[in-house]
Amino acid sequence: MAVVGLGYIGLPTAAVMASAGWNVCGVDVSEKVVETVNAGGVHIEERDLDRLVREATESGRLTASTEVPTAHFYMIAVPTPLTGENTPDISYVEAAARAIAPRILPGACVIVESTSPVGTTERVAQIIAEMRPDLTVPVYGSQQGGDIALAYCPERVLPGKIVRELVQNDRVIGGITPACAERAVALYSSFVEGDCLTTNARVAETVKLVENSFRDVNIAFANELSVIADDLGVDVWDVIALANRHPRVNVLQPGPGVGGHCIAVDPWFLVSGSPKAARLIRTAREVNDFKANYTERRVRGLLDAVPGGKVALLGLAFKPDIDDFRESPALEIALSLAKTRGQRIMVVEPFAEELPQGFAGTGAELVTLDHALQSAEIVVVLVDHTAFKHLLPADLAGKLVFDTRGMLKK
Ligand code: SAJ
Repeated sequence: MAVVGLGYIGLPTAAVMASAGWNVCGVDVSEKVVETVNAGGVHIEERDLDRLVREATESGRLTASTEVPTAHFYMIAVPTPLTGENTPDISYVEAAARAIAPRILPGACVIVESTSPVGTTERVAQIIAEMRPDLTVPVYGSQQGGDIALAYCPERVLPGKIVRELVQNDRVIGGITPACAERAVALYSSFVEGDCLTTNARVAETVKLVENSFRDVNIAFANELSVIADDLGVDVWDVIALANRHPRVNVLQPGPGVGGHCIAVDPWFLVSGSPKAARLIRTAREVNDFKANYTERRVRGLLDAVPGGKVALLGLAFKPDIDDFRESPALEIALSLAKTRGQRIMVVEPFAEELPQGFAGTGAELVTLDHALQSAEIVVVLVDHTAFKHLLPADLAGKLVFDTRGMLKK
């Protein structure tokens, strides 16, 4: 079993499969990552991952290499970033396919897990077919088998709960042909407790994009409501809590914008695949991005209202109780404020030992919650970390408070 890409998805998946009894070789272009994993360590923070990787390497079932080995199953879990024009860049998936092609033997199965634009699994099949004319590679839409199998099986795990969800979630497995899907099920059913649901590769690729777009659109609705509520002078948290008492209404929670590597990115894959039709999905992205600018503008307004006063920004992570600052609106807002009002900015982030590099020279400082409460005239909740939830009204007495997460209402 070979897992190409030892990142947030590849490494936990490799370790979970090793603990289920597979001999797994994790492949990564980074020698540092390979060395770390071979030494039983992890280069990413995720609950239970350090223990799982240590046990898997100690048992000898998990090794890492910069070279793709010959294997029965290949799993591709590499990044699929956005280009500057919000179109998907699948060059890492293509590079993985090119690295697998020379090593693959008849009977093997290649599974793409990376979030991908529709048609990517067919592109992987095409690359292997071009590089290996000696193999019969199955073709999408055909019922005929081939020497190898190709399938798409998107990851669906929630950062912070990856190890548990890898095992418990249902999986959607889309084959280039029905036989390819069945071959991939043989792998997933060995370590997944959820159901393995089969379909074709294009449907499975679309399903992944739909899941994250669904969430983005629903969060956009909540974020738009929060701006409307400000205009109307009503409390958005009261509105949502009461509306959600209707049996068929479930409004999500507004925040300072949407972050992370998935929800703020994947909807663009659908938009770029169908630019004219994907109007609501595009607008949701715009609404969620706008919410970060709006939040920053409101904080600037508070700073103007208290000349010389200090603001405590609570949280930098992209969501609560996680040390992941990637694509975080809280970080983006804090950085932008620090660049112009650095001397007046205090950041409280229990998951950071120091402020990220961009803050250097701005004058902004990382402080404890207690220190911030003693010295700040303005308090802005950007992330509802559990560590902030014991804040009492008395702690905030006399301060201007802007709670972008509704934490103080819950
Ligand atoms: N957020 C809100 N309001 C809410 C819920 C979330 O503002 O009511 C914000 C969060 O603060 C965060 C962002 O949305 O900034 C995304 O957080 P999230 O917890 O909704 O999702 P992710 O990005 O951590 O993980 C998502 C999950 N997808 C869905 O829930 C449909 C996960 O299952 C996917 O595997 C993951 O994307 C992925 O890798 O694609």
